[in-house]
Amino acid sequence: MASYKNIVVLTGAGISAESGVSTFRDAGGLWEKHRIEDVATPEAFARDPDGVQNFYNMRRAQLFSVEPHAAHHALARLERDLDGQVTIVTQNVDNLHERGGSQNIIHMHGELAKVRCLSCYQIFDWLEDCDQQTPCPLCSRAPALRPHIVWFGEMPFEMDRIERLLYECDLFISVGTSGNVYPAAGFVSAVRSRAVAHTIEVNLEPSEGASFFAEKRHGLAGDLVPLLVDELLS
Ligand code: BV8
Repeated sequence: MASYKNIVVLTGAGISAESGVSTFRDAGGLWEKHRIEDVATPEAFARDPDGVQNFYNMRRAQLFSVEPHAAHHALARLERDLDGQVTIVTQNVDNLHERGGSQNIIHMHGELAKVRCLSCYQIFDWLEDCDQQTPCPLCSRAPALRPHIVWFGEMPFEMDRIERLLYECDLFISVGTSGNVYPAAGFVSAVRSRAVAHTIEVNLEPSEGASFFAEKRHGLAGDLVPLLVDELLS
């Protein structure tokens, strides 16, 4: 395997599946039990704020019962030991990459472990429940706090920085995403438009965007990611 100097790793719910975090579109996934329109849009929050807060309180509470697994730890090892730059761009809102030891992380869809105030715009680290009666720690207003999550129809975070990384990387790896949600699903096309970068899909099964990847490795992230990292570091 060539030696790469600037690696971007896009991750999705599939990298957290072996930790016990529900994915979205697999059998038994979150979108089987909840409609996106009811829990993951600004309109849903305006219509039923308590229902949306409860959906995120349930998922935030789950953070205490899941642990990072071999794939998270392998990506942290890659970042630590590669003679070059490794950036994780994650669609996931859990904190498993951080707890697995990665540091250079962009949460493009936000974070369960953060809330933000709609009144004073302050963002807070937050691990307990949050509801419409919870006052903002800074401006004391309530209702004011919302999950610091990018809902459908909202602009993902740090898109300028991500676009620059996609333009500069020499290796783009996608792990555990079905390639259904944009703009993340379009990242591989942006990289492929530059012939110099290599692209690898690591996923349980071919994603919607599999045909855009130069190389595909299908199986469990917990098995495949550590092997890929060993190759990249050898
Ligand atoms: C935007 C936070 C524009 C929430 C998420 C109509 C109206 C409005 C917008 C749109 C529209 N049509 C299209 C759009 C764009 C829309 C979109 O893409 N919709 C889709 C459904 C068609 N996108 C947006 O709205 C985005 N914003 O476009 O803004 C804009 C422009 C200007 C100004 C303002 C706005 C915002 C999208 C972000 C939405 N928020 N998350 C939350 O988490 O509660 S997206 C949500 O889906 C999660 O973040 C998740 O990560 C993401 C993608 O899902 P995946 O991660 O891929 O998970 P999935 O279950 O699908 O797949 C898992 C995969 O893992 C599977 O392939 C499986 O095989 C594999 N797997 C399973 N186990 C393993 C495994 N692989 C390896 N090992 C295993 N063990």
